[in-house]
Amino acid sequence: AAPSSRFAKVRHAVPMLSLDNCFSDDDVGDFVARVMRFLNLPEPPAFTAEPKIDGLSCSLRYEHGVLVTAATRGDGAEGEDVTANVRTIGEVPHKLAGKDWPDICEVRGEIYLGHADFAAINAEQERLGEKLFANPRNAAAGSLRQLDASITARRPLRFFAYAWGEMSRMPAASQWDMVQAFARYGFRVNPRMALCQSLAEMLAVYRSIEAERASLGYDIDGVVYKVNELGLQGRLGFVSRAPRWATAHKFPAEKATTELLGIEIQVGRTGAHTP
Ligand code: 5U1
Repeated sequence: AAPSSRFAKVRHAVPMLSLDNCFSDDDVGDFVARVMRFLNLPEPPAFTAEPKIDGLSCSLRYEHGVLVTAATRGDGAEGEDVTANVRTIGEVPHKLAGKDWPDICEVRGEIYLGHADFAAINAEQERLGEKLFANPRNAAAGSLRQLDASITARRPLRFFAYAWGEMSRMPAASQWDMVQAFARYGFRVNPRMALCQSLAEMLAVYRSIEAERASLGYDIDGVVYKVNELGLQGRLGFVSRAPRWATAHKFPAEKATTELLGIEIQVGRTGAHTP
């Protein structure tokens, strides 16, 4: 969404990209074939596969190891300054751990709420007679975009790191090693991230993450595949706002059965019946 006027605006030093989507195994095969064709490779390069968290993308800027700005994605070029709110999230380090971080280090990832915390927040909303949140993503967004950061502080928001913006020096040469660097800096990274050497391995990771989906404790809506080597990512570049080196393999919409227990008909003053 375009940034609202309630928060100060932050221009991203490096735009926050979005992802193209794949909806079938064939789409993923086409993606891998496109990458190989573009790079003129006889075999697929290595790809990472990681759960796509259904939360809010956020960019955290560290200068000399200290958190200075946190911004929402906004329209990708400009987001909202949510620094005060993000400072209340326990899983976002105020200072980077270790020693090998670059002086300018923008770490990007997803802010989200777990299922149990979402249920507890909605129970509290109900007790207070407040509007219920439709899903964990809305609750996370509502919790983050509070003008009063003390309200955000009461919501147990979480954060997974998976990408970066401006870096004064690259600490690694692959997606996999960048994420390991973020773990050394004190971030949570997703333990289900995998390194794949073939299309068959990518699809096997997708199936295993899909099978675990209901028991993860947080919402995901697919699996993201990324060309692992940053040198190859650089050669592939972007088309409009999406990189050629990554795609999101979406899960089918979750299905559930509802038992309809009854329909109440209200009869209005004019005799109109409204179910
Ligand atoms: N796990 C993961 N989610 N996700 C979302 N990686 C990832 N990468 C993204 C997005 C939008 O974008 C890349 C282009 C950095």
